[in-house]
Amino acid sequence: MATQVIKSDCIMCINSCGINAYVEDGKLVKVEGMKEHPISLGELCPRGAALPQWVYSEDRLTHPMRKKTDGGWERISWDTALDTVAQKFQEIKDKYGAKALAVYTGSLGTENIELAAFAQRFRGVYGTPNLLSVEGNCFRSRIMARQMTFGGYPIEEPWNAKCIIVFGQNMDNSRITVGRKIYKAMDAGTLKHVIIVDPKKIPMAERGMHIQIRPGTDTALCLGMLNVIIGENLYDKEFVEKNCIGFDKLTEHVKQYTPEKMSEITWVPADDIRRIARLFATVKPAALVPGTCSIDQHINGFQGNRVHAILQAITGNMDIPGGWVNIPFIRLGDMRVTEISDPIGTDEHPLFRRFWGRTSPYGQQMLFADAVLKGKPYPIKGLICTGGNPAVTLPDSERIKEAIKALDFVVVSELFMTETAALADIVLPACSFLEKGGVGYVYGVTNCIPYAMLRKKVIEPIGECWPDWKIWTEIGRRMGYGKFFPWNTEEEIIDFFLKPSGLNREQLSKDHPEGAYYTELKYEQPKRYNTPSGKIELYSQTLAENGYDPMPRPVEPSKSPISTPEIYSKYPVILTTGARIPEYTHTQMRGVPYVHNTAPEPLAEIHPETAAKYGIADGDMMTVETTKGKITMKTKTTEALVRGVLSIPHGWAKANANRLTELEPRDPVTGYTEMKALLCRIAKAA
Ligand SMILES: Nc1nc2c(c(=O)[nH]1)N[C@H]1C(S)=C(S)[C@@H](COP(=O)(O)OP(=O)(O)OC[C@H]3O[C@@H](n4cnc5c(=O)[nH]c(N)nc54)[C@H](O)[C@@H]3O)O[C@H]1N2
Ligand SMILES: Nc1nc2c(c(=O)[nH]1)N[C@H]1C(S)=C(S)[C@@H](COP(=O)(O)OP(=O)(O)OC[C@H]3O[C@@H](n4cnc5c(=O)[nH]c(N)nc54)[C@H](O)[C@@H]3O)O[C@H]1N2
Ligand code: SF4
Ligand SMILES: [Mo]
Repeated sequence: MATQVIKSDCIMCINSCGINAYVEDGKLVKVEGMKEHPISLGELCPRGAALPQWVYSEDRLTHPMRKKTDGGWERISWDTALDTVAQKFQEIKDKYGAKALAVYTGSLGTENIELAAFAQRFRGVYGTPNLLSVEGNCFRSRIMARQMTFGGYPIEEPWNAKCIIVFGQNMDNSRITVGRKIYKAMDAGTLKHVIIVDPKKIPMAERGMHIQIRPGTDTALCLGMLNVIIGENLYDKEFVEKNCIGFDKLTEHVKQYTPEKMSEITWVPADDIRRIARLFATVKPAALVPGTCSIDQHINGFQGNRVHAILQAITGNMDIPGGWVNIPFIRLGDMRVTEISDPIGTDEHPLFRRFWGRTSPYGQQMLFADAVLKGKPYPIKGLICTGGNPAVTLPDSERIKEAIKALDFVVVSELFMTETAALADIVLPACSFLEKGGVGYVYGVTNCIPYAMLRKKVIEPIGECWPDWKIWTEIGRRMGYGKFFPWNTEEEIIDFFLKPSGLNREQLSKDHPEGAYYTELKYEQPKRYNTPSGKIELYSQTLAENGYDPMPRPVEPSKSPISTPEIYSKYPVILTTGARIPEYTHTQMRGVPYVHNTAPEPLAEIHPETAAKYGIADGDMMTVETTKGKITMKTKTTEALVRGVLSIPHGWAKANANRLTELEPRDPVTGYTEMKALLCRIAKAA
């Protein structure tokens, strides 16, 4: 039997590890890490190894389906499915206007650029501004905060640093690629100081200094560091004078945030705040490494990202190896179509939509339920959801489900009958990334590696599954938008994307199956920063003019021991959600034996003494209740977690963390909601 080894990449999560896919008689039999892949260096997590079981899961959707009036499903042809979708979308447009259709792309809408690009093209041609995506609670906050400070998006390069501070990221579980490079640099002795700011003593903290923080107080910690660094004259004077504006105002502003005061807020001893501040300011190069969403999902998350940018700037750790680096982005073919109006969320969070004339394509998904259920600011009547499972992953999942149920028409393109797909009128079976080709580059660019590769098709589509591009194209053509969807093959699409980049398909396929660098990193200081002042804006006039804090302040979570002592007396445990585990990506892979065997159920982590206070022991089922809702999970006691805090995973439909979270309050700048620092009460389940 001939075995073929196909070099591709895995996009089961944002790490995009290089893989060697072993195919026998057209069937994927094994996946290995690709050693020569410059990002993942041969690393592969359990989900990567589980891909064959996942892709051939018995419960894969294999043909289009329509919901019957009795709630059951009937099999229909692609023609019937697409004709129905096109007709319903046209009805919505005729009756309510194009903006009444929401286009939702989930986590796959970031890793899978074809999916994201085609969704953008369709919504542009159809004319709805309401493109909603995980950008409304995941990565965009940091991008905005860095843009607002530097005029661009410089990215950390921790493996070349001598000192790093990791805020809320357990790389062994969520970012193995960067984790591996950091461990290598520690082994080589080049990376000398690793500081982990986390309520939990995660594995990387065993090899460095652990700062055990109260969830939701990272901004206060950083302000304490600024107080020390500026107060003790440890900042990079030359860099600040040459490149920054607002330093005088910053100096005055941070005087109030003494380590002693910040210690009361953060639970971090004042001397530790001093120590890490001095280390960070005096060991160069140094980089702050924020978690991918743990700093963001707070009502002060945007300012949490701003204070990182300020610390990075005043210590002069910009555009040097091991600092934060402005990397040239690849230029790819652009499928966007000119936009006509603003999406939902623009009134509430105008900067999330645009600043300095730069517009983001996304609406704020946290306003979706209000639009549907209250018609605010106008009614949304239809939804097409692709590559996401918002009925589980969005906050206040019950209200999200209620909103999806209230829509006139819902279509979901999926691999599985997820909780969201179950609410649809039409379900379209989509190919997994293994069944289609594409361009892989997002992970490089988000990790300071100017690199791209071909994502090679590994196997033929399962059943009647279609790649996302074909689904969008065929809906578009049926609606009379054919000229906007001229592509007929995957090759044509890949060529379209690669054309402006300087790379081409032939070259990537034959010469560089492991991928290729599209440029060199030059570590050049910009002559002029792309901000209104041309400088790094420590004080942001833009924020001030829009009614926001021009410089970060410590803002308590909406419910906390300090902001709401009366609620704290009834809900006396601090709750953080969504720490990643290696077995799953969000709601995905739950039915796959290879990973299910090691993680059969969700585990609520808590210090044994805190558990004992409420009569709970390791292995007990516990109820977790917030002012919003209640779920039950198995207890896992661990001394690694700070006392008084409970950490639960997300993505489990039956014990869904998002029954406990809420759509309000939101970060005033970005509209992100609170997922990392809530209050709850716990009890042993009967
Ligand atoms: N295995 C796996 N990997 C993934 C994903 C997945 O679902 N599974 N999802 C991907 C995606 S989309 C994302 S956004 C990223 C998420 O990645 P990150 O946001 O980097 O999250 P984690 O690596 O899970 O680390 C979260 C850590 O933050 C700590 N923490 C909790 N609250 C706070 C806080 O308020 N302050 C601080 N300092 N620490 C806190 C937790 O104890 C935990 O150790 O992971 C990506 N990688
Ligand atoms: N409480 C709490 N909630 C959270 C978080 C948290 O930390 N705490 N984290 C948030 C974050 S950071 C994120 S990014 C979101 C993620 O939220 P989602 O993106 O909604 O989560 P996933 O489960 O990854 O959903 C992806 C879906 O796409 C399907 N799919 C896979 N491949 C394809 C494909 O090629 N085409 C199509 N059409 N479908 C495909 C999968 O089967 C899966 O159902 O969750 C958020 N929710
Ligand atoms: S970390 Fe795992 S799931 Fe994520 S890309 Fe790598 S192998 Fe795939
Ligand atoms: Mo995310």
